[in-house]
Amino acid sequence: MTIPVFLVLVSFIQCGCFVSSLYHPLDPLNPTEIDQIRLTIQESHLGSLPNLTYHFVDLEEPDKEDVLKWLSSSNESKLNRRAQVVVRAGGETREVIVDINNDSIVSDHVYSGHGYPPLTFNELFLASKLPLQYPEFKESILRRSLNLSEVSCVPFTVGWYGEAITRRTLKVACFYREGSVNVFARPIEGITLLVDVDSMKITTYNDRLRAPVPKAEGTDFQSSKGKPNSSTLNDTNVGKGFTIDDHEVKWANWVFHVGFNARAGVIISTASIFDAKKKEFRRVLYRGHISETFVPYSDPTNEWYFRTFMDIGEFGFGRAADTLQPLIDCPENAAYMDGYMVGADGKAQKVPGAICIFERHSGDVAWRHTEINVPGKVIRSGEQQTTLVVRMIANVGNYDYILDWEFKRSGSIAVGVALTGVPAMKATSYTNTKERTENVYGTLVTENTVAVNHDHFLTYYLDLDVDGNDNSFVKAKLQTTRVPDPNASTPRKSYWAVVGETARTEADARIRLGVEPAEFAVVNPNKKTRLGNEVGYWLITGRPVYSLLSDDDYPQIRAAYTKYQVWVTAYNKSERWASGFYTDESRGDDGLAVWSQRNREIENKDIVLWYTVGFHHAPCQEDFPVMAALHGGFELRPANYFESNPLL
Ligand SMILES: *[C@@H]1O[C@H](CO)[C@@H](O)[C@H](O)[C@H]1NC(C)=O
Ligand SMILES: *[C@@H]1O[C@H](CO)[C@@H](O)[C@H](O)[C@H]1NC(C)=O
Ligand SMILES: *[C@@H]1O[C@H](CO)[C@@H](O)[C@H](O)[C@H]1NC(C)=O
Ligand SMILES: *[C@@H]1O[C@H](CO)[C@@H](O)[C@H](O)[C@H]1NC(C)=O
Ligand SMILES: *[C@@H]1O[C@H](CO)[C@@H](O)[C@H](O)[C@H]1NC(C)=O
Ligand SMILES: *[C@@H]1O[C@H](CO)[C@@H](O)[C@H](O)[C@H]1NC(C)=O
Ligand SMILES: *[C@@H]1O[C@H](CO)[C@@H](O)[C@H](O)[C@H]1NC(C)=O
Ligand SMILES: *[C@@H]1O[C@H](CO)[C@@H](O)[C@H](O)[C@H]1NC(C)=O
Ligand SMILES: [Cu+2]
Repeated sequence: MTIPVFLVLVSFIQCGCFVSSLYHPLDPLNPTEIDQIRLTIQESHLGSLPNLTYHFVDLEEPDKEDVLKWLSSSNESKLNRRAQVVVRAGGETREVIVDINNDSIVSDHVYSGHGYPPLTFNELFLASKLPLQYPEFKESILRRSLNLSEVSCVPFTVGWYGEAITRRTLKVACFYREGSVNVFARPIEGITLLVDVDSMKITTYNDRLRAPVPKAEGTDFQSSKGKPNSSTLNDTNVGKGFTIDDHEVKWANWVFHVGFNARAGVIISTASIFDAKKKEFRRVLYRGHISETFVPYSDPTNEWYFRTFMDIGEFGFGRAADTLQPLIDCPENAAYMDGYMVGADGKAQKVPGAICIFERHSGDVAWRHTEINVPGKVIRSGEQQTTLVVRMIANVGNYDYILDWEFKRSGSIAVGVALTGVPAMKATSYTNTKERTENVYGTLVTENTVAVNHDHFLTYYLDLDVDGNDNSFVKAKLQTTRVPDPNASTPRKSYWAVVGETARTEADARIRLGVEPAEFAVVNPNKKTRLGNEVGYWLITGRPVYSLLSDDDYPQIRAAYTKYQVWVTAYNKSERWASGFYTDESRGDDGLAVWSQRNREIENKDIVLWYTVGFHHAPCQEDFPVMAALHGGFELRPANYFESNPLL
């Protein structure tokens, strides 16, 4: 375990850009700090509260103004470090701010709004074991002639369906392993157990229906190729094409900071690109990370209707971050970073190799051109594309999400999402040969097994600072225009023109893609190129996927922000989590859609762009027993940011 040394400033350039040092004000909490926070809390009045458990501990982000000031000044004294701590004690949720510099509690109060903090791993583990001791469940298993020792249970979050009073609750579903390691492939259908989390007791038991348990044959997903030979995780940066100093990564013309927390996993901060013509680093992205996922299953029946997961707020992508497997998850030339977070007991937990960083030689062309019109010559030129990828993988139950931030020398940042893992399946006696009178809400992927229809919405928080704090969001509508004058000296009747529209308020920037032809950009109206174009970054969008649930459906009320793929909000340090801070059993009264209702002015202001990568997933047989990675994403690409192509 390496503990960062905060003392030495490596290099220093006074340019108002993000410069390099071994201390960065946005550094994630290190294990020493996490343990120190625990001690501070244990020794305070909070220490004697009953059943004190830690649900979330993160750096209390310093004000952006202070961070930027620090990065551009020669004052080496560190900014005050504080932690945001969310604990549960005596049936209450408490929000605590701890000052790490002097080990004191700055503030502490009980949260009284709707929703609960993320469940701890410990709670999920305990809940998964409860059925195995529960007499009625044991009887149900016996009645099905199954062997209890071969049963694995998995707890699911329950959402919210209009209840006036809620308690922290999980629903537990069980699976039959016997002869298979693909636990999710063999559901024991029809049994639902409700667990009260604070008392860790089963409060409702329901054995409603029977369906054959799908067979074990053909469910194994273990690779017959075996594990590739791998060098052990190696921190050496030599020969990798980039350098990592603590959390700061430098590669080609880019410099950025890689952080980690339990909720988002990877966090990219203060990304700047070197402009060779201006001879300075210029700002692009202040902070970017995944903010929420929403995965509603399209099955309204008793055992399935509540499966509408928001894994980031209910559990955490950092918490679900898996140790990366060299030569499978990341290539040979990758460097690895560990992630740290808090356990339910307040102690620091480490995810070794949670992030990998590598140069990608994709074989793609970065640019090329052939000129044949120079007399007597054929001039061919071009360049292979080399990019830098920062990757993490969140393993949430049956699914695995591969999340990439790919930096290009052209100035682009491409965000990639890949879905793999095992689809959620339901046991059934249905066969396709029957009259199609039954709605099975999915696709039969093997005997007695339906993979249920669902969506994946992955929402990104993108605090772009294009060449400075104050930016505007521009919708460049592409309008078909008729040639107006029948006497005009052109036989053409139409062409298209770009009609730029700057969003004035948040309402102007809620976008459902594909409704009208348009391009989107974040520009800095205060900075122009030599030729007078506003410097900017295009948002190159992916497929136009938005939520198809009706607005009054409870899961949709909680994830209202999934009705639009693009939102822009005024920057506010505490507005980072699209589903609101307390996502478990949330009611939709906090979050992106609510903030946007304030309709703040966003023109020439510090703004945040939100983009949702969506997939409607109607499974097919190839998704069984494990699905090949399905890709999506978007790109942020310079638009009049540079005077000319920065690759030359
Ligand atoms: C350096 O920054 C610290 C903390 O922000 C401040 O207290 C101190 O006065 C500054 N020193 C100088 C020389 O500006
Ligand atoms: C503490 O936890 C135990 C076990 O989970 C539970 O039975 C008890 O009610 C809890 N006490 C309080 C005050 O919440
Ligand atoms: C700790 O430091 C903070 C901020 O510097 C200050 O407000 C607070 O009073 C200090 N607390 C103690 C107990 O010294
Ligand atoms: C039940 O499963 C356990 C563990 O796999 C095994 O040891 C045991 O023999 C099984 N019992 C029966 C009755 O098959
Ligand atoms: C892996 O290493 C072993 C022992 O060094 C060697 O026998 C084997 O051929 C290697 N496998 C591959 C796929 O390179
Ligand atoms: C990392 O790799 C280099 C070069 O292959 C080797 O010299 C070094 O010992 C390795 N370091 C560790 C910690 O394995
Ligand atoms: C087109 O040309 C004719 C003849 O020169 C003229 O009478 C007519 O006004 C012109 N139409 C327009 C729309 O300019
Ligand atoms: C910042 O956001 C929080 C949470 O939405 C809100 O309570 C607060 O009023 C906002 N502050 C400003 C200045 O808008
Ligand atoms: Cu899916």
